[in-house]
Amino acid sequence: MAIAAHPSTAREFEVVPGTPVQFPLEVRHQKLQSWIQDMVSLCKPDRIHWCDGSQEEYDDLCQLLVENGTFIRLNETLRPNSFLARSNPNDVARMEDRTFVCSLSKTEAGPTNNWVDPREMHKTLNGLFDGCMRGRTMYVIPFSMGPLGSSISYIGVELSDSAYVAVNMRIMTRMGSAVYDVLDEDNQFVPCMHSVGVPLEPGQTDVPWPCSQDEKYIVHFPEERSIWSYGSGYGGNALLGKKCFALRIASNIARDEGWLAEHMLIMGVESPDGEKTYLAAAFPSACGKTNFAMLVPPESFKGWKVTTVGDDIAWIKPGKDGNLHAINPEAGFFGVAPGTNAKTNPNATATIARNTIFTNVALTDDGDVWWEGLTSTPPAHLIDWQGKDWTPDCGRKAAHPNSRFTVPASQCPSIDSEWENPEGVPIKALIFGGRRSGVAPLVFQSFNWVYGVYFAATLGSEMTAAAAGNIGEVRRDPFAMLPFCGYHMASYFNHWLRFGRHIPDPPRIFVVNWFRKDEDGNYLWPGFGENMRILKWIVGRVRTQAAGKETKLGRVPVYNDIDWTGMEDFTEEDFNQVMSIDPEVWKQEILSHEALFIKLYDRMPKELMAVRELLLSSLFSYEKWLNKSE
Ligand code: TSX
Ligand code: MN
Repeated sequence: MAIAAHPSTAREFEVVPGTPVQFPLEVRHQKLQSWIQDMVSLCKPDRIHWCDGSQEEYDDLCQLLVENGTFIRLNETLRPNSFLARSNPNDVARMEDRTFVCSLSKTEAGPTNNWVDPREMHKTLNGLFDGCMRGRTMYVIPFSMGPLGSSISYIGVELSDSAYVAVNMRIMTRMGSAVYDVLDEDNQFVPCMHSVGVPLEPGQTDVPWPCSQDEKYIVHFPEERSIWSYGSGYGGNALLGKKCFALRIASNIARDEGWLAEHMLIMGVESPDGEKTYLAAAFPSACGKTNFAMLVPPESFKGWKVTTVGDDIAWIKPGKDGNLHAINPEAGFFGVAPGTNAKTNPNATATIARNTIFTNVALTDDGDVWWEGLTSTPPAHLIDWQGKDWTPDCGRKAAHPNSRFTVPASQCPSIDSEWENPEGVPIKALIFGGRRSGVAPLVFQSFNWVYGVYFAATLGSEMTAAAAGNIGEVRRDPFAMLPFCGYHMASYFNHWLRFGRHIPDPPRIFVVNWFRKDEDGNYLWPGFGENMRILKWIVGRVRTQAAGKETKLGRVPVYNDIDWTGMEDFTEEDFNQVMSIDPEVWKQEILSHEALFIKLYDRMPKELMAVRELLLSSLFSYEKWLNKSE
């Protein structure tokens, strides 16, 4: 009796050492073939699996991960087709001190990136990757960042010995055989090498989450446009399409080609008359970027709608029509779980109801997931992210603070109708925000592009418990790109300034701060859905130059410029407090920018030094004037 080949096993082949790799028909690209052959010879996997991106393949790989002990299948009724993975406790986040930008010259990487001579780094990596996949399967993962075939999209191929990576890449990117069809011979792809760095001896049993204990490398070669990642299986270290490709490598491509690869969400704001305005926004970590991207307007805002194009990365290109066009290069959300609930983010909560991979959250007794902030009262018993019994009084967190969900963007109730449009969406405004308990007002519009670039370049955010560093300390995070800019940060500032000069009607730039506090440490602004009131003012400014008054920093709304329907208890006094700009405090703030500018001194654009002087002088004159009138 003939047995039909299993669709996924039919794409998996033994590697016979010393014989050439047999390529599936669709893998025709000469450079791709020779790269894969070289990498197979180097890594020496037992098997090759050619990912086709099908649902059957996804289901089979998830089942394999269940059998390996990497995945736990969640309750089919409570959380259909969803899984929980627990990582090794030393592999829970991106590793910034193990992340390298290996440009030919150290100056090109700049003072904010780790650098090693690329020849030396290649030697190190060749040593580490030699035989690193023994006993394992090499997954060949073809993917497109951006809609397949869009002129804004780029192709990558990741070779990984992790099935966890393969299934996550299927959610986060357009992954599968169709990618080979848009990869013509003269087309480029970004080669992405990944290994968890744990070869298996014959007969050796695997662990649920293999990773290297002490040797981790996340390496970018900007001139080669290639990525090598070793030793970690977690998130941005291993899903190479995201931070490594779509930000660090893409920022290099964007600089050369005249566009922007940004750490930004993209959203649409639709008014009751049906007009929609798209904007992009950058926030450092722990500012609720995903919540903002999926914002639900207050009840009283009838007919207003916020739609989601993306929650993390935006590729923005000037179009022939004079507009800027943005795409979300990703296909899924890799979001932080803790804090996500039906109140803080109803859309995300609905999105992750099914077909979701959870990593490092807690497991409930009925086979569902839980994390801090999901419900106000925790369950009486859980299995925590490390697989240990957990009770509310045990003194440990049930979920890791950086625990995640991986989920298709298509499942988001607020997903924008144009989110997969190959032309992108027209961007009319850019928002930059940080977490500042003092100093920064709720919102202001910068006078012009150059001032906007200044405020983005000096963006700061206070550390929360989740981030490294001291709580409350301000970390400068220019454009929220500090860990993601793949070249010299000051050259990146200059790229932004140059970019603005060459577009006829650049988007308006706004600065927001949802996190202003009073002297007693109480938040002065309710945030979340109420941020819609600020969005309405921003959209009004962009569409019709709606009212506002000029301050030393830029244009701001006065109390009556904001729609307070449904929030009438927020008084003019409350508003003035959250909007206040103290010239003395701002003088200190501007002075504190010097540390960043000195760090980047050798390439700092002169325009930004000039803006700094202008801001300082206007703040000084204000103070002088105040003193004189006393
Ligand atoms: O995501 C947040 N946003 C943006 C939402 C669209 N968060 C959560 C940040 C952690 C990731 C916020 N937290 C926001 C916000 O606008 N604002 C705050 C601060 C805050 C927290 C709680 C309350 C008010 C403000 N109020 C009560 O809990 C009642
Ligand atoms: Mn991010």
